[in-house]
Amino acid sequence: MSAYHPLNETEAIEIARTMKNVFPAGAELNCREIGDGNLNLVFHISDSVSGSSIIMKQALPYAKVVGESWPLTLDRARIESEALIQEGKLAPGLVPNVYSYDPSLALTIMEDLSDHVIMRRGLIEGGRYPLFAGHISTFLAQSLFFTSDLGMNQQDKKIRLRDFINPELCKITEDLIFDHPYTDADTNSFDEAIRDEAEALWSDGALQLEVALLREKFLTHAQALLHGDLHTGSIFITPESTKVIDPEFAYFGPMGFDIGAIIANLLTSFASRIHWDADEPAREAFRAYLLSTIAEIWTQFEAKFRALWDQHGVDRLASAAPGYKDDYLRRLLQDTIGYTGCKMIRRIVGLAHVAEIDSIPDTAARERAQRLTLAIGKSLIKLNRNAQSIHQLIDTVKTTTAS
Ligand code: SR1
Ligand code: MG
Repeated sequence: MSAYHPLNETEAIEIARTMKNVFPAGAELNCREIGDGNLNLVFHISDSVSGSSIIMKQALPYAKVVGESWPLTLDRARIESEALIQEGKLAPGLVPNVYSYDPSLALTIMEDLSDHVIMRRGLIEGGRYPLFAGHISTFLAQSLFFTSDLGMNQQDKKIRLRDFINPELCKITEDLIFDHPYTDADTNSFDEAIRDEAEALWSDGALQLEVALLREKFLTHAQALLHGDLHTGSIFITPESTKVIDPEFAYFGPMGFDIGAIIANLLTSFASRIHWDADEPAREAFRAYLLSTIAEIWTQFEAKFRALWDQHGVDRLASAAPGYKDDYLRRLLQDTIGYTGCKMIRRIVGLAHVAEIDSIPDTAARERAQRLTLAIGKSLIKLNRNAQSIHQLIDTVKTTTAS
């Protein structure tokens, strides 16, 4: 066992050489550090002789996006590898295979997905993924149902919860998503041109009430094992395949947080399409594709979740009580809509932004995309507790965009 230290590329190759079942003797190994996320080192190691390759992901003891002044637990690497293994059992084929995990180096070695692209990048380039709604709704239904009190032994769930106590990563979410955007926090980051929008968030009491309620649920509602950071940068994709990665924020929380994360990031893509003004039909077609994907995700998720409940429900009363299932799914939709809004707003005024909006080259177009994202996010948060159908989310996006 090696003592923890951040690896360099030469050391990563040395570790890879010990993986005899992947790299045969005589392998010509090349290594590149390719991590472009906020927190970790990611090494891509390939054998130019056999073509075999792997990914090595190492947690750093601080948040890379800020620097060493923001220490961060290495235990998140254990949580990530355990969550990936669990998700792989519940949703086979929808996460990368984990080959090994070394706690001393906070190092996970896993399947290389270089034949896929990061979905955020794919969407920026106008990619369409017709199987995505089916794949992600299966991932969500399977991973959420079977780790909830509806689908697993309720005593085992209480014990399993211990493995996913993730206070430092949850604190990041509690602060960066559910608190800082609603006050003049040092971590906030936004263009001066939209200062009026940021300041409006800081004094919107009705909005803050809804965010406080959603935050309370994030703090207290251990409904199911979440991925915890399920944005389009946490998904590798091709038109045929979807792989969910990076569950280092995993913990037992409200299911709607994961579903809302996906929808929010499809909507930041929707809002970013503003700079395609010159080609309005193409822009509108892409936006229509995104909205139909969102509706499909919810509709397919709900159908799959209900079917799992009918076939595998473990809670007698939850299955027998008239109206309980409908009420549960209505509350889940409402949470999903609320968390969607929260996850949109944080991407405009909070610390961590999204490339589809930040990379809009034209300043005026970027500002319009930022304002649209905030307007949709606020409308969805204000809608959340009154929502009865996914179509209200879609209608809200359309009316807000048109106004
Ligand atoms: C300090 S970490 C900032 C963000 O990156 C992660 O992907 C999470 O979304 C987190 O909020
Ligand atoms: Mg991540």
